[in-house]
Amino acid sequence: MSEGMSLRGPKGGRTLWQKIVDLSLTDVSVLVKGIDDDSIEELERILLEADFGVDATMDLVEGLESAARRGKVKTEADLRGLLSDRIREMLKEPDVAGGPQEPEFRVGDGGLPYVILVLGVNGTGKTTTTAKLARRAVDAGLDVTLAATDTFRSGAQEQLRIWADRLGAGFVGGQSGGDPASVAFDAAESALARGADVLIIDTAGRLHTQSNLMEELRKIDRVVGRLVDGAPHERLLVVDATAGQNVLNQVKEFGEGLPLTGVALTKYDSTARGGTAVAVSRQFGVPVRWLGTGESATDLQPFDADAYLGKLLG
Ligand SMILES: Nc1nc2c(ncn2[C@@H]2O[C@H](COP(=O)(O)OP(=O)(O)OP(=O)(O)O)[C@@H](O)[C@H]2O)c(=O)[nH]1
Ligand SMILES: [Mg+2]
Repeated sequence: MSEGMSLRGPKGGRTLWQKIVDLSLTDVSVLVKGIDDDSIEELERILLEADFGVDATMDLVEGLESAARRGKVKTEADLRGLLSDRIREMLKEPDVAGGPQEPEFRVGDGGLPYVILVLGVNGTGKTTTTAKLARRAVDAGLDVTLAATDTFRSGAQEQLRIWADRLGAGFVGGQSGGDPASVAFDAAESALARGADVLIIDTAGRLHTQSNLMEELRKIDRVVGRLVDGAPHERLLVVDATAGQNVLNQVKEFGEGLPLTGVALTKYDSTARGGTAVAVSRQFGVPVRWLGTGESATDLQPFDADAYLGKLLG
């Protein structure tokens, strides 16, 4: 076993809540006096390890310290209530279109398709998430067109075409090596012509450091905006929940290239660390809209703060 793995040790299976409770923070005699420094440090470590990020972690720890000093945290229920209230507030902070209260697909706007641009680094699950979103839209009785703008990676076109066929969605792709923005243009034209309700544009994986590829993304974005008023209505960054702190870098860097309206957190089924959603909304004000929980088309859930908190704090 590697050093990194053994760090998790036999206690690796405990939930976040169990770890917090094990700190003896709920020992009344401790809490009336305030929380000792070791426990605070330990709590910080637990939250950072669970991917809450520095801002949200400091926020939670300071809130807890001050509540304990005022004698407001005397029982386990007090502690749980305090953490849960503050986390809920942080999740509500996003105040942009596509926030947590938004409907899944805002269709019916002048008969124009609702356009979602799907972006992110390589292999995060963009194409799978595109298919999952299409599946939800089709199930809701909506007419969906999918656009495969990845003309670079061999197999990328075919991967999305297969999903489109399976789901009964329209499909627009391009020639190998062709201009991704012209695929997006063709797809928007096709969606308008067929009166599609939803157009989902899948893009090639890229790093924010590849400035030519970031420009290509902005071009796709501009092109659809020229054809469909207000499009893309949603710019959904797909991030891999197992990527830890890298997720925050990706939200930051892609957000500087294009104003993001939401995040899809994929592979949520493969991580025990659940704090990323809190970190993203606390640090960037971008709402986590979706959780990907597996590889099949139905493994996508709208982000729900209650369900999320339930899982996090038991
Ligand atoms: N367990 C799990 N696997 C997922 C999830 N979403 C995607 N995957 C898997 O992640 C791998 C990559 O998914 P893709 O959708 O091809 O990723 P991508 O971002 O389109 O990749 P590129 O186009 O190459 O950048 C595939 O094996 C998917 O089945 C998820 O929510 N859970
Ligand atoms: Mg892909």
